[in-house]
Amino acid sequence: VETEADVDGRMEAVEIMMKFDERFISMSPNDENVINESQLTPVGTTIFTGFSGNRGATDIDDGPNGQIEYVIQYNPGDPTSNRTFDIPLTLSGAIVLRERLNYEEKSRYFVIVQANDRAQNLGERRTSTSTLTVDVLDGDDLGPMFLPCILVFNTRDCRPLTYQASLPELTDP
Ligand SMILES: [Ca+2]
Ligand SMILES: [Ca+2]
Repeated sequence: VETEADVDGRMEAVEIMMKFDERFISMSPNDENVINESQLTPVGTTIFTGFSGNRGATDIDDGPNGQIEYVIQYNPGDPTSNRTFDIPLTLSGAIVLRERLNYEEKSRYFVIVQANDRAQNLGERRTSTSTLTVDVLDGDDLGPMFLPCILVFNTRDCRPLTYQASLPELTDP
C-alpha cells in the first residue's frame, strides 16, 4: 500500500532530479559589455576576451552539459555585426575582428554572443545571450579630396570631377 508520504517522497525525488539534471546557463552579470576599437585595428586582431576563463557564462552542470561554447548570432537590428566579428575558437569565447572597421561608415556594432552548453542531444542544449557593444573610434585614414566628393561605390575615392577652364582667346594686337 502506497502512503501519502511515499508519494510525497517520490515527487520530491523527481523535483530534485529535474533540478540537477539540466540547468540553464547564464551569462556574466554584466550582460552589456562595451569596448572601444580604433577603425585602424587590423583584421585578425583579438578585440575582446571578456568571456574567456570564468568571466563569461556559467553552467553548473557536470560533463558536456556544463561545457560552454560561444557563437555570434545574427542580429536583425544590426545585420553586419555577425560577419564583422568572429569567435574562431568557440570554447575560448575570444572575439576577433574579421572585417575592416570604417568609422566614417559605421561607428557602433551590437554583437549578440550566444553561450550554449554541449549537451549531446542538440535539441537539449541550453543557451543564454549577451550583447557586446563595439564603439568604433575614428582614425586618420582619409586621403585628400576635392569637394564636393562623390564616393565611388564601396571605396574611399572620390569620383573624378571634371573642370572646365575657359581661356579668353588671345588676339594679336
Ligand atoms: Ca547546462
Ligand atoms: Ca577616419
